[in-house]
Amino acid sequence: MTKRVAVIGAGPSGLAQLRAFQSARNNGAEIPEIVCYEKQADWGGLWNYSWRTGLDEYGEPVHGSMYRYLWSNGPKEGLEFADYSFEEHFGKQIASYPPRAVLFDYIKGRVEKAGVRDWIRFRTPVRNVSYDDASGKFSVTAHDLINDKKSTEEFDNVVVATGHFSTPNVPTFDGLDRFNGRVLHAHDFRDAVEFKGKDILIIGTSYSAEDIGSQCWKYGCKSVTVSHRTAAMGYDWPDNWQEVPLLQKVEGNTCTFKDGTIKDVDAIILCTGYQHHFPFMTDDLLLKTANRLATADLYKGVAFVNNPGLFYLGMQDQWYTFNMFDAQAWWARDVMMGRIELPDKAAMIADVKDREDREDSNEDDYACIRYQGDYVKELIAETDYPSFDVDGANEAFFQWKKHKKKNIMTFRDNCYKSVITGSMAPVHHTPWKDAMDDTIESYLKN
Ligand code: FAD
Ligand code: NA7
Repeated sequence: MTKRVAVIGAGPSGLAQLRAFQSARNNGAEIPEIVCYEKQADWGGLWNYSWRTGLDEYGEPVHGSMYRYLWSNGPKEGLEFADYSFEEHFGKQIASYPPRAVLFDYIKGRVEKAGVRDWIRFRTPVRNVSYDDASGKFSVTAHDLINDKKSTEEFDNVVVATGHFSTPNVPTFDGLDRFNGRVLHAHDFRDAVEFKGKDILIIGTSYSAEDIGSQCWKYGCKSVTVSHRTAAMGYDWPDNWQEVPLLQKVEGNTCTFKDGTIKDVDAIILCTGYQHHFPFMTDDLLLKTANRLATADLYKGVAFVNNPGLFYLGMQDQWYTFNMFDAQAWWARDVMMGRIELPDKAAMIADVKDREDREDSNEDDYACIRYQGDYVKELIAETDYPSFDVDGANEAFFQWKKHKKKNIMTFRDNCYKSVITGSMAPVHHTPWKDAMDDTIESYLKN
């Protein structure tokens, strides 16, 4: 009997898993039967943009957290697939901070070439995953939304690749229930033009806060106020920005912050992060972790210590993205195909603890980038994923951080060298702050 593997989610992580198996098959190996379940109508995960917010046409929570005009928040040289370069996809080298549509096209290109689309059951969210000790099999119940039919199948392995930047973390503040403007979470933000001419308040200081604030600034909002719980971002912001401590109360449109600052605003955008949320997993299979580099309960950041037949991909906080998902997917594939043996449970738990301790000793973001780069190196050394210059990719991230510090509104105008092909990215034809057209056609005009 052929082994059966369920992959849940066809975003960058799930697609990495499909490509990993297809690549083994291409090299002559016999591979398991793969069934990939995807809730949306198309692949690409968050990169598959949807205008919808709230519930979709089937009453399912909308997965998408991406918004119009989003450009990569880090250099593409840090995420390039080692087995499919940007030059291979676009036929030329392209600038370093591609808009969403360009990256979506790139992600699709590799799996179209691999020919794995018919492994995916689209519009089929997984509702339940359980494990039976006696048979050693997983039962996966999924809902075919188009035909409104639920069915259950058995698998030897399950790979959860459903992402963790989709279910918002939504705190509340005194007086929000009586605020006279719009309140939304970053997950529901779609178009900065909505805030043209408005005074906006952003809560949070991470990527969403920085980028949604910058988008609103670029598309003409009147002012940006950013409220922090722990520390200000501290960039050299434009004149109509201010950073203030945590919001204390809202009265009408007037917001009061911890240091006594007062500001009237038209909209409040909660950029307060996301939850790891897997409502379809039974308690014994459920991953519970913070958004950090060393996830809880995952040996090598991938294999669930409480059930070695179960894998979670892409559950880390991310400096590295697409190429890290690849490293994980190739490694998980080799465990499932018996090429890599897992140690006993005690050794797996010790591995998790060691990763946590090492993460906790990182002194700054540079050390965190090196830490995640080392993790990518560690996994690819154990598989046949094409090795690449991870130190060179670290260097692109270091430069990116320096460019942000120098000027937060021009960092995307810089370019870096590909660690896959060695060629330098061209300077983009228009500075980011003046480039209002984010279509592929416009971006590729260089
Ligand atoms: P996702 O992309 O979230 O894909 C998960 C897939 O699982 C989705 O297709 C979803 O529909 C499916 N799914 C979910 N639940 C079920 C279910 N029950 N059954 C079946 N299918 C299900 N990364 C970068 O490298 N550069 C960036 O510039 C960048 N910008 C970002 C901007 C925003 C606003 C956000 C939120 C994230 C950004 N990221 C960025 C990080 C992003 O997480 C990764 O790039 C990548 O999308 C993660 O891939 P994934 O496959 O793990 O998860
Ligand atoms: P992150 O990176 O998880 O950041 C969450 C932010 O929200 C962070 O600044 C937190 O502040 C802040 N936060 C969380 N809870 C609260 C409360 N209760 N009050 C105030 N502030 C709070 O999420 P992002 O959405 O920015 O980024 C996620 C991904 O999207 C990222 O990988 C990008 O690629 C795009 P803290 O520092 O903990 O005080």
